[in-house]
Amino acid sequence: MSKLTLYGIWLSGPTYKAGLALSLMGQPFAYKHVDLRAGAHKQPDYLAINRFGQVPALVDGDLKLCQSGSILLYLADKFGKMGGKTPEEKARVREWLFWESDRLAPNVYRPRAIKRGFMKADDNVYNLYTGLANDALKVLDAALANSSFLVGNEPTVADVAAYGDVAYAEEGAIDLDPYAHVKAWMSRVEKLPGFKKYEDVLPKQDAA
Ligand SMILES: N[C@@H](CCC(=O)N[C@@H](CS)C(=O)NCC(=O)O)C(=O)O
Repeated sequence: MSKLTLYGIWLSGPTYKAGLALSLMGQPFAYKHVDLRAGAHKQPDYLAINRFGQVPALVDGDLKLCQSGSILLYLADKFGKMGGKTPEEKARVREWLFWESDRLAPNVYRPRAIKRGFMKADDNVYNLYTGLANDALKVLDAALANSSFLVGNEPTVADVAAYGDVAYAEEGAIDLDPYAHVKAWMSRVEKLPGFKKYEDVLPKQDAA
């Protein structure tokens, strides 16, 4: 079986989602550091791997994959894990993935990027994003009020994707205290075998 290679940068939330899914599925992977500050993601050799010029990318033999949500679905399918069991569960997983990439990810990642100095924006812009993040967190909290995980009773890649958003809320100064169900669910995710924090799952440099 070909070895999977993940391309990314350790500070990247979408790269974390792919690395976390691999870790939870017990799959080893090689890692290529993409130096965003040096513009490596816009160079022809990287664009040949990910036409969008973003991280992450995942290479599996001749297959070059991008977009973290799509990568998560690919991994779930390839390894037969965390993808939902029935056609309905699989559809619900996809629904959560499309929703989080629209409503949750950008509105958590951008305040984080502003607070960490990766992105410049005035307070109005920051407040716009955090307002939308809180709207999304309310939806997530309500969904988790009566359910251990987002789809069914077992963790799926929908949980991986949403966890890979809310894990950065604190760095964006978004308070999770009003969301007790989200916090309890985060603790459940953090107890899963193979769980690692982003600093631990993604190497800082290339790794075999
Ligand atoms: N929707 C994409 C978002 C990927 C993304 O925004 N990656 C950032 C790093 S966290 C990036 O590559 N930024 C550089 C750029 O967009 O030019 C995914 O989930 O994979």
